[in-house]
Amino acid sequence: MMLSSTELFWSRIVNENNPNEPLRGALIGCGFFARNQLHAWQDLTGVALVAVCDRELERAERFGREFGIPGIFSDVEAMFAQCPLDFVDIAAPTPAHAALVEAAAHHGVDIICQKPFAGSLETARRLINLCEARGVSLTIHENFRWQHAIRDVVRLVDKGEIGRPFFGRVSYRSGFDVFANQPYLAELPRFIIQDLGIHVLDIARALFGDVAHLSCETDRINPAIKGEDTATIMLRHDAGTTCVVDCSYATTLAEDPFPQSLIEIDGASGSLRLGRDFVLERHRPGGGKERRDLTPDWPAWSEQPWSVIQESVVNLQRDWAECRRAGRAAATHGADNFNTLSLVEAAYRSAETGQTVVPQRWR
Ligand code: NAD
Ligand code: 89Y
Repeated sequence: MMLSSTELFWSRIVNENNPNEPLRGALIGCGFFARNQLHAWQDLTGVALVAVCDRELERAERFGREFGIPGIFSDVEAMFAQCPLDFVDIAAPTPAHAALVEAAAHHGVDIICQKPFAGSLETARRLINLCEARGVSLTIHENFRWQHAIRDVVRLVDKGEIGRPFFGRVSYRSGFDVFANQPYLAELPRFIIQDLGIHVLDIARALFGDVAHLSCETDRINPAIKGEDTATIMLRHDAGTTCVVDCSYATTLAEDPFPQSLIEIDGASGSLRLGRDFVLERHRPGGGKERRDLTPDWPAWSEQPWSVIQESVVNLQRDWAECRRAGRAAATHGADNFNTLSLVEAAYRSAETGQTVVPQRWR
């Protein structure tokens, strides 16, 4: 059987490892969100988190103690020198990505890196190419499409259960105080599209594929922050679907659905509505309607209201480990995520110029 160059690339990576040995990983960046990633690794079999690294040593020490991890570092080069690793899981913020990805690629170690990746399309492109040239895999921790209910909706659309989807809406509206846990978000000149809209745009891609063009309007309602906190983006997908992605952290709701994404899809032979609390309605031609509760079993360590995100972290990391063992690229590999990142860039450009924008594509 002839293997394509991508298949050869992945099979080479997997064959270098004994499939019976656990994959040895290190977490870099021991802050607010990294805790979820560590819990998730410890839920999975076949993966051993052997080191943690934070440029603030006491943060690494705290995680090391709490999660029983032997290797504790404040310097990645010292970690690479002392710890044989199969992969690093980068949970440090965007400005740290380039140097950390370069270091891991240089040491021939596979990489998972948090969103928003790299800080610009140019840097993202350079890092994706570097990883490919070095023969290491790069996956972006884009977890929202891994939420249980969203995966069910994607599956129904992919199976053609409602015919050709001609309209979609992926909506995320909340007034939850995200600045309490993530104070840096208030300082960003670009806020909601880059921090949160990126996930919602990725859900739109998972549902309807890549985007031919888009337009976007933004606003800032909260005077205490620097960036935009509402965005409405209209996408025309290559396959013909029109989709509205709308996000807000300025919405007052008596029952705030944070951090749920709600979905409406109209297809040529039926409609889907993913409402609050993971209730999916399927409307059939002729008037029939089915309702299903898609609430999953939450991880034992998860805490409301974050459980839906925390569960998706386990799903993403499980998929990554399975793909790594099978020699396949994970769903949100670097080149795939480039096309999500480019929607973020295109949305800001459209909001600034008032023009419809054609997003860049990977290659
Ligand atoms: P945080 O500030 O709480 O933690 C970041 C940690 O990284 C800090 O401890 C910091 O000291 C460390 N760090 C920074 N540069 C480093 C370097 N060069 N080497 C080692 N350590 C370094 O931030 P956070 O809220 O945990 O966010 C981290 C990332 O996670 C961000 O990119 C954010 O967008 C992302 N995030 C993702 C989700 C999601 O659902 N996928 C949710 C929240 C945050
Ligand atoms: O940083 C954000 C993310 O990725 O998911 C939700 C969040 O924590 C706040 O918007």
